[in-house]
Amino acid sequence: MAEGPVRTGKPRGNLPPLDLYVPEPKYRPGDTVDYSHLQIPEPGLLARPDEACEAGATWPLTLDMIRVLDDDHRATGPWDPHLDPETLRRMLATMALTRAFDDRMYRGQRQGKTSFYMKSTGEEAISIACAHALAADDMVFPSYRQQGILIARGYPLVEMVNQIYSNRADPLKGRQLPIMYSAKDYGFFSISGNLATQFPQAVGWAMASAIKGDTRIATSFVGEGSSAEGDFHAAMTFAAVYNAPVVLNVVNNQWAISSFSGFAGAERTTFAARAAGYGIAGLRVDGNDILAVYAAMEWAANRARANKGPTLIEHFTYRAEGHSTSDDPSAYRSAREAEDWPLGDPIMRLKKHLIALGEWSDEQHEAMDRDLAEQVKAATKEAEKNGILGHGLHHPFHTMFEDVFEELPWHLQEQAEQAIRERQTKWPEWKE
Ligand SMILES: Cc1ncc(C[n+]2csc(CCOP(=O)(O)OP(=O)(O)O)c2C)c(N)n1
Ligand SMILES: [Mg+2]
Repeated sequence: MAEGPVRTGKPRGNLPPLDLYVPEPKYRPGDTVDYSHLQIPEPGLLARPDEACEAGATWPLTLDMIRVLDDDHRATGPWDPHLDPETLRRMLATMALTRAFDDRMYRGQRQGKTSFYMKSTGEEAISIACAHALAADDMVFPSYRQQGILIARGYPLVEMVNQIYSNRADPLKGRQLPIMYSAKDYGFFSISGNLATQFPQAVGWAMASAIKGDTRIATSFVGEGSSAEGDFHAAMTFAAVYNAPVVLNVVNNQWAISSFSGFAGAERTTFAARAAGYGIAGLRVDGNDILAVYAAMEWAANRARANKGPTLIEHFTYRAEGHSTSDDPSAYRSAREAEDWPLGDPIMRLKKHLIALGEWSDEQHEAMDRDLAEQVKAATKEAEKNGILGHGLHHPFHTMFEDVFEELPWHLQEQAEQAIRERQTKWPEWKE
């Protein structure tokens, strides 16, 4: 019998000791930022394969970047979606509305009206372009940074604010973290705090749609950090195996709270390149170029609708502000990163494009911003009538035991009674 290995626990002298590599972000607070290592191709150069092509025909695109808007603010190349000026102005207004809403809600958190908020500043093009490229009844499985989709689909701002304030009119009765909306009638799946769970759920929904012979497709969004979760890979496997009618998006905004994208694998290859490993179509797009995002989403949605399979899209962008109201990015990254971001600001880029087309002006833009700020203000004032955080105007206490079971089981009934008794003892003035 052969002898087993000798386990001495000591390194063997003739081999180098094993070593791990731990990624480190390029810039820390105060550092000068140099983006010359980023490969940003000229707009308009990439070919646009047929939507029904073999998945492999897209793989060179996963290592490149689809860009449409050039330095002169003109749309160029085969990916130009040729949208009419009216649609472009609508997309501009929806991006600006999303930003105005984010700004006011952020201030609302600082004023104590809500406990928490998350902005999507700098990433508005991704949500707004996707909402425009999808059919209104396609199903969206979002992360917490796609409020722009809900706004683009016409969900009432007042309802959003009610949810954020967890007030008496909160459609989710204070049971979800602020900003974790759920809007069934708008094809917007409940946002989950457990990162990436929406990815396999979207694939499952898309498979069910196909099993039922429906025509609606699904789409989902995760941050690049969340793409390190097992759920991302389970979703990719199911999507590939069953050729599910789904568009899977990775929003690569470079940061996952204070962890940079290197910890999710960004130093090894692009996030879009993972498509090749699963054998599905993949696209990589300038996420701050709304025309490029629209074109990529339209391509992938048409492909899914024609039963040609799933697409993974990486949107290359930058999280221009903190992760959430609980975060202070000046503690871990250089402020120059956002200021010097070489792909610019998505709202400014579309604005300049419309001006170059002779379809917009600075004066119109300023007037629009004023109108939108008023619109958001009116919605917050309306929602405040239903209460803000800590002002007592929340859903009645006993409702927290309801809605899970059709009939309240005896043990929850007991807990409810005990909780109400304790509350009455502690606060005798308490009413409901
Ligand atoms: C499973 C899980 N792990 C960790 C967290 C804590 N967490 C919340 S957001 C976040 C960062 C996610 O970053 P990314 O996926 O890049 O999305 P972004 O915030 O940049 O949009 C983390 C780690 C969580 N909510 N769920
Ligand atoms: Mg991120």
